[in-house]
Amino acid sequence: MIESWRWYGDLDPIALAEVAQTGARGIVTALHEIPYGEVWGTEAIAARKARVSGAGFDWVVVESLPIHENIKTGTGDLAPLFANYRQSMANLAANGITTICYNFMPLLDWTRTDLTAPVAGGGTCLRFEAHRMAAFEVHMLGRREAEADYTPDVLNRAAAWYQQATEGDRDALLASIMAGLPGAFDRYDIPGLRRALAGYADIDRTALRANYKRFLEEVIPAANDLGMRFCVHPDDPPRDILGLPRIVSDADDIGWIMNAVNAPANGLTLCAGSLGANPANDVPAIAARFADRIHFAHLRNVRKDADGSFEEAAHLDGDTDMVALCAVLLAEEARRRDAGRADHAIPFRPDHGHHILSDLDRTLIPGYPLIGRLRGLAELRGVMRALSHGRAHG
Ligand code: CS2
Ligand code: MN
Repeated sequence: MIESWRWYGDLDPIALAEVAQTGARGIVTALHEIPYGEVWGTEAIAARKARVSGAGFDWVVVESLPIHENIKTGTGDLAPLFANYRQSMANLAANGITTICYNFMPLLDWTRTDLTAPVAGGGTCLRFEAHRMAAFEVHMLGRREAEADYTPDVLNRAAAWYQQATEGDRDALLASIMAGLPGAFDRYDIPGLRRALAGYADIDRTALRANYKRFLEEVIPAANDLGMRFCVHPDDPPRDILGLPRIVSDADDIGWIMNAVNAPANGLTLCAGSLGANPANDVPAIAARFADRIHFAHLRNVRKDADGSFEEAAHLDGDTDMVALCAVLLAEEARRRDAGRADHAIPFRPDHGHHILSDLDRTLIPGYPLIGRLRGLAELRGVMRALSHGRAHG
């Protein structure tokens, strides 16, 4: 397993010299400054790579090479967008960067309603609170139809929250919901989000799947020719949100994607935290089922409540059996090694982490602190070392 670390380039308050002290040797990064749909030029890629290598790391995964919203909605002439996407792929491959993580979530990326929920013992974590999401949808956006997605109890608490919320509370909720979008681009405000949602009015699950299949047919053959691996990141949370269909949420979805273009280059980012937010998802079992298509892993844990709320737990706590999951990944890696594959090592990163200790005194990207992720990495490193030792000596 290649210990890696997400770094946002110039947007990241954490310096590579700090990351070096975590012991990670892989960097996961993207050219977040380039607007969606434009080509990633060879020089910009080479410059980022030189910075990463200059600090002693390998750039092991691109996360993400974003997909333009028009590709997801199937709007307009898509040929130039597909051509640009393939050009970015070729430019990355020319620089020796061949693993690409991406997601196919309409409009939003990961979604939380609280970026600073308290953790027992001190520090904060990211939390998704069902009644706050309901308050956002029903009362702030005015999506009455969303009432069908919540229990009466959650709706009552949503109404109570909305009644006592100040403008500052409502702004903070909107900012939290937008926080998952990577890069420095503008987030949606309420009218902007309403307009963006209207663009999806005709896109149901079937239409979104058709557009996704078309994307895969456009890029996976090129990935294959370039010796690249694509790995889709699951939806976070793994369910429809704001009435938008989500199609990368469970084992059936992943099975459909893997078969839509059945090729090793069409693979999966096993994100334990995203998949783990749905009680029906058995994450180690999903990993075992799709093991040969896992090109990248995000390891983090979640603790769920009965009403659909959840929060990010410490990496070995929470509802997912992280030791069992690491065992699945290590077994797959061993299988690849035994098959003589030079590229057998699977990169992973501690996906998010708690904001703790001196990180509380600096402004960091929500979910991407230094110390909380270091803690997660160190715990995972210990689990993997122990499991590999057992494998070698057992
Ligand atoms: C994160 C995502 O929610 C998560 O688990 O890892 O923000 C992820 O980085 C992107 O969706 C990848 O495209
Ligand atoms: Mn993830």
